[in-house]
Amino acid sequence: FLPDPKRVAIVGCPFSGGQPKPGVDKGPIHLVEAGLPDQLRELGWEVTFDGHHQFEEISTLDDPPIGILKNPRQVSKVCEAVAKTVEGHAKDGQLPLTLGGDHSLAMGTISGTLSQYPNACVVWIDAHADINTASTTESGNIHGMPVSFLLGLDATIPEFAWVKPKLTTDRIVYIGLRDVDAGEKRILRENGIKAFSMHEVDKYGIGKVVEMALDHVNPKRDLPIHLSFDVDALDPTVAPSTGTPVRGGLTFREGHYICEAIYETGCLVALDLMEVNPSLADAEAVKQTVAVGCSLVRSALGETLL
Ligand code: 5AB
Ligand code: MN
Ligand code: MN
Ligand code: MN
Repeated sequence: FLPDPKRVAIVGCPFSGGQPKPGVDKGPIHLVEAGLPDQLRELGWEVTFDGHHQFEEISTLDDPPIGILKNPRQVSKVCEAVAKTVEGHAKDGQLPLTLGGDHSLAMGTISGTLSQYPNACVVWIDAHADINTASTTESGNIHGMPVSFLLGLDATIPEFAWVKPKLTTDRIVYIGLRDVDAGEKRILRENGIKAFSMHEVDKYGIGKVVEMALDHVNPKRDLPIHLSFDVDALDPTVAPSTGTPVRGGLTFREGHYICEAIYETGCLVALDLMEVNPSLADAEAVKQTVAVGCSLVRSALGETLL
């Protein structure tokens, strides 16, 4: 499925409305300014980057909460636009690389991927399951909910009617979880959704975990893969500049191994790197997080150690 010649389209999404901390909208700008486009050219990719996505602003006055969901119309509109952009690049035979921005954006990116590749599977790397529904969310932050929308787990909210539940529970797998809300644990269990928490990473090692994860969603390694990587999956000592850090995360190598192993399948069709927030932590920590973000992307796009 990898485009040949290798062509990647960078979709910079300076959006933070799916969560309350300012700064995550600056993530894509920092990643691009750190030289990511040229780094990918070095790897042999033809890189398209048309500047960061410009979003139509909706005033908070016109966007009151729905239940406790915050900025619902804004999040929905932005994700709908991102879905179209990702779908367009995929149709052109490019691999869309979406730089967040908060993880609510994955509602858009994965919708876009599934429009072009209806049988794609999703590998979701995160400390969190991001599968709260309107009834289970306690924060009202939509970046903790995109998976439930993609699966259609709750009654459709009219403002989100464009999100078609095109994903199925057997075609998503998680790695890295360690901060899952009680309601989310119930959802995962009741729907039989496969998840490898840090417990399994400790028990089996990352090599075996990635193999088991792929055996679950992509047993014959013949389905397209969308990799959605939340940088908070990494341990906060590795990626400190993020809005919801949780200790006990993936090491530098474990994170990179996942990306390398997915590239090796040859099935990668879309990639998200989300939740880099350059406003959190000191300058050195920001630099470190941005550099790790760039190197995760390089690994997912074919950089090897030898
Ligand atoms: B992230 C929490 N489960 O729903 C919620 O960073 C955290 O995209 C969500 O993974 C974290 O607010 C969302 C408590
Ligand atoms: Mn997370
Ligand atoms: Mn996330
Ligand atoms: Mn987060």
